[in-house]
Amino acid sequence: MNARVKSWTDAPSVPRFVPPPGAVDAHCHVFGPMAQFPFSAKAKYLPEDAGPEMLFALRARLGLSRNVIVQASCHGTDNAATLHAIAASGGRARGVAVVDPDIDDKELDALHAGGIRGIRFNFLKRLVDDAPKDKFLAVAQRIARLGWHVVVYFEADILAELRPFLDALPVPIVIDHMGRPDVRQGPHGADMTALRALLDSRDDIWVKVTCPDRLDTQPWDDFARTVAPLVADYPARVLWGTDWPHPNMEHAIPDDGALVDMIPRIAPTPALQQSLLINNPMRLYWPNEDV
Ligand code: 0GY
Repeated sequence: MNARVKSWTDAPSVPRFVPPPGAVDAHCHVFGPMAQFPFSAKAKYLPEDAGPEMLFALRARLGLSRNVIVQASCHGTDNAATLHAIAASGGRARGVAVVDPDIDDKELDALHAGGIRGIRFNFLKRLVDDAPKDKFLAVAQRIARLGWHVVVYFEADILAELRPFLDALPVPIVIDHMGRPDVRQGPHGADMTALRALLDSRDDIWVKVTCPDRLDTQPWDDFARTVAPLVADYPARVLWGTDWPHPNMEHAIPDDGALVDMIPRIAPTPALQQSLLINNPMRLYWPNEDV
């Protein structure tokens, strides 16, 4: 593969919005460090190192308290870098793994001991070679005993095709970046209508109201007008995160401080902010802990 790429800024602004104490960044990643945790041979991008010290320094700069580290596709099904970052967090990080669907129960137990609380199914063709739904369903059955959920990453144009698969999942579902709707359609457009129909079909589906940088252009007004009604209507089922180190965003690297400053535009009241940033992620990732 070509040269390693960098997709984040070293100088994010300090946000004007001050998150409430205990706020969780519920979607972020680590890359490497490569010398210790090599990337997958199947990786579709080869990033520069973005390890736990950098992630935790960013967390402090942004006024956040905890991280949920999602295994990035460049690390394939080897979760060592994610587990290493969780172990370095002193209990302030939990994780979502990507596993070989044939993983055995002992390995699942080891991931749980290492702070993993869910597995991710990625349906983006530009990121993964295959997404075997039958095998995904089988492994989803096997994580139920651990109290885990699945995180699903897909684009809006395949939601209808995915519905039977999603409907069959026997554990809670978290949807990455709202399933990438076209936010220019607005809050009542076809993409948000389909997403809301999914949310209304059962009460254990959660959605990450993340990534204005991926879904909109500055100043992110379409994102704000489309997403704020979703947060208002499903306040107990939304999660927020930075998406740092913003894989594949090297063409339009977002300012992490500006991402934090989007929070009051989609969750304008202290009560909504408390749900989005604290109560909801704590229920999923630290259910037995106080803030
Ligand atoms: C994200 C989005 C992307 C990448 C990955 O695992 C990944 O490589 O998730 C993307 O390129 O859209 O959530 O980080």
